[in-house]
Amino acid sequence: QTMATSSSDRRLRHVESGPGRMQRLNAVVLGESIASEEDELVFPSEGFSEQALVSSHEQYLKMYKRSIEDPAGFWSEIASEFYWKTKWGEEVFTENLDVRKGKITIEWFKGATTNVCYNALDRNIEAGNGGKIAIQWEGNEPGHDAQLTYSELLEKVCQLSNYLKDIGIRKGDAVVIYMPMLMELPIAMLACARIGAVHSVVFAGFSTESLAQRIVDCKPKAVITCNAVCRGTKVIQLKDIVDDALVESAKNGILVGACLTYENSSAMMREETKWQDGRDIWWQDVVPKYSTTCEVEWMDAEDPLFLLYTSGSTGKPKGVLHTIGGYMIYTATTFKYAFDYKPSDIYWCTADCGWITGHSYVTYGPLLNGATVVVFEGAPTYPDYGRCWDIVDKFKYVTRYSRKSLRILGSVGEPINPSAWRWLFNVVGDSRCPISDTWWQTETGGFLITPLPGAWPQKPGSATFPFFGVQPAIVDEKGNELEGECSGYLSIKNSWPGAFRTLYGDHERYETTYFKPFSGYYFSGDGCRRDKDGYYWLTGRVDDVINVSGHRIGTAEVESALVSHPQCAEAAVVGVEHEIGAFAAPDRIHWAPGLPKTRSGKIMRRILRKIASRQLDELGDTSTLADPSVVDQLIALSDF
Ligand code: 6R9
Repeated sequence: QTMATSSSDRRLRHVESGPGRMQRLNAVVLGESIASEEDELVFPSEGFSEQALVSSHEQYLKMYKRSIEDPAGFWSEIASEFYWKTKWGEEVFTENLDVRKGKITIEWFKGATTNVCYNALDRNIEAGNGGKIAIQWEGNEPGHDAQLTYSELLEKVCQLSNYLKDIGIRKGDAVVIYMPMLMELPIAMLACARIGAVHSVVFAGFSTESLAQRIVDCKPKAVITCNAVCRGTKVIQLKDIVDDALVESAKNGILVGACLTYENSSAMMREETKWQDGRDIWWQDVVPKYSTTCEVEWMDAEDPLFLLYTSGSTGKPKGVLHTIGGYMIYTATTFKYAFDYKPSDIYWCTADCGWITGHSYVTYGPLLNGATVVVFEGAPTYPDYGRCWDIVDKFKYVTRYSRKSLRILGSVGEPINPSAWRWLFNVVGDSRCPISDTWWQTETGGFLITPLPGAWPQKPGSATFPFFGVQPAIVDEKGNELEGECSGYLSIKNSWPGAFRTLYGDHERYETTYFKPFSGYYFSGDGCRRDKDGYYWLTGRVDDVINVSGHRIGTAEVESALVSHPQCAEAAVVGVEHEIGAFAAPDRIHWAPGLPKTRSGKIMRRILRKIASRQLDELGDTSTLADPSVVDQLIALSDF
């Protein structure tokens, strides 16, 4: 019922398709008076669908139907392609998403034992791919690069695993990783996974306070870091931040015994690095001495794999906990289908491993598929704005910026408005590459609503349809599910293997935040519209929704309207307290040189709201902003 209806299928067929060209439905042919944004269809280019894993809407519907009617069969078939030391029993999954029926629980493949690191590395090597490049690393400076094959990666992971075991890290112990995008970051994640330790990667742009807060919450036995990193022309001394965070944590009673520090000599020499004997150890001094083989710790599918903190809108950050088996299957499968993965692909995800996107689609999803992944240390703007396209061309060895090697483009993290979508499609992808606009969250582990690039026409700005096994529901404020064309609160009716299982140490907050707002559903916190063809359009966080005389307006909708003007590069919209007025017209428009964005590209509307309502002493933590000076500029500009 969430899919395009048969009449809309007919409607899609009515549209004459041209390879990769944008289409506006012909309003006369369809007997409609208005052709709106949601009527714009973009078809996969010629030949793309033929080679795609899912090549038609019919094929998708067949697979989707099966995944909903028989989730146990659907997912256990996929899971059987991976290695399990012991298999799951009769019950593939159990779930209770309804607070009225008791504790919220989600379990997949419980009782089965496996290891994610084994499946990502050893299994691919045994299949004959040991010599294939696993990680293609590109440093901050152009020309500074390195690579590791699957076999070499496994050796490095094993050495670190052995070291960690030697200093007493055991199954279930937490390890905090605070590192930039060096190869050692995925190596550290995989080394933890191999021995059953729970990694908690903290984005290496977070402040001392944020790092300390996370250390105090998960009480790690060790911290893995590096002395410094270059980002563009800036040198950031990470070890100093860790030192301060460890002092801060100690004040809160949490003493961390070991701080393994990678010497990143291209940024800073070890002689210049502050040091605490007994606690600090240079990675290069110890890790290479260990054996390059290491026994795998076989783990229950429901044992924790990692914690990743996501900032709550109020209070302390939430430790999102993902478990091993379901997350492994879900990230591997979503990666494969949303990016129509082929073994000959070179795949690049620009996200940092400090975010969920880097966990699921830099480290786990691609390596579980045996892919070659580009890991980029630097900034997209250094040495100039062409760096991304330089990297794209470099790894396909074609002329500068031809981008001919691109097959599929991905997008995540914020609604991509139709204008930006068209730019990405026309300019970057030469009107040839489908865009996978993937909607999901730290909590969901992997994509929940995403195009399958060869299966159906896209609509610029829409994340399109749900992935296999996912049943979205749009509910009203009372929690009633809305049917057909509608708009409301995006919720999910069932569990999927990659769902988070709890908030670390606070199951009650897990239930209150995500399952109590609408009984029987997982509530995402996002607003969403479903159009007449069944396509989903994300309209922004519901906390950001603007209420004008009872009309609820999503920030994304107004932002899309603004950026459709050629003079406007990007826009962020927030509501401020105001007398009730009849029209939804913006009171003030401020031109700004930049928007306050995190380094993962999210606009911090919370800060804009505070500026707009002049609550300047309540701006909160601005340390994760890509460019904190933007805030001062905005404050000056909006001084009215
Ligand atoms: C993966 C990630 C989650 C929030 C989510 C939503 C926004 C993510 C989106 C999108 C529109 C998309 N979001 N993808 N909005 N279209 N394709 O970003 O995780 O950092 O936890 O953020 O990001 O608002 O609720 P996370």
